[in-house]
Amino acid sequence: MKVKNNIILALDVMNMKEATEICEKLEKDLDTIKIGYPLTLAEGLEAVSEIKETFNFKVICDYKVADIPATNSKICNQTFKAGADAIICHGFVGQDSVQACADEAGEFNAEVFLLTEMSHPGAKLFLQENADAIAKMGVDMGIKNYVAPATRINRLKEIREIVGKDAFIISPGVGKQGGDVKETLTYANAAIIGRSIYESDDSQKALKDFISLI
Ligand code: FNU
Repeated sequence: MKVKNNIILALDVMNMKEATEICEKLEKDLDTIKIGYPLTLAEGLEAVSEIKETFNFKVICDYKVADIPATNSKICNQTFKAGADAIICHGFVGQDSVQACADEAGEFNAEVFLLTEMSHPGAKLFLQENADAIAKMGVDMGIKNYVAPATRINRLKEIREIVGKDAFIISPGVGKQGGDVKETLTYANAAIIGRSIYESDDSQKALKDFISLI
């Protein structure tokens, strides 16, 4: 995946009106948007289709898919049918569940991002100790895209070492969660940024400020 200015907007606003306004403001400097449960639960999966139809964005659906393979396939099928270019799935559920997502992505010429370690403090409790193994599993499976935390640069670096230089890593946690954009992009291909941009009084300036730091 190619990401303009190496920044992905996390579009976690709660209605289409706001989502559309922000996209209009930022479409010059962005080409990739991440849509998660907040907007999808508020507005339905049509939010994905609408954004795809209205803007020239790639859309990554952050549904952190984490179910049995049969259910994962159905979740991915619906998501890709709505027009998503990629989906984020959890790795802790194991190889068969991740493979189901990868297989469905293959049917749609879409992509899967494998979530290794999350960015919030609670990820240290259970996820961190298995994150390297999750990343290794992804490598063994031939997964090319990963999610790793901007809030713990040492862990981002370690995960990059495991997945290799040709893997594509997107990294949440920049801004509001404390991560630094420039440092993050030393190891990640793109930073995911949400609140620091869409909650700003001037979202265009907030985005441009991040771009100027890169
Ligand atoms: P912002 N997100 C995250 N940490 O923050 N998908 C993860 O480990 C992860 C994520 C998402 O803090 C989060 O749900 F796997 O406002 C939100 O959509 O900049 C975005 O990344 C971060 O948003």
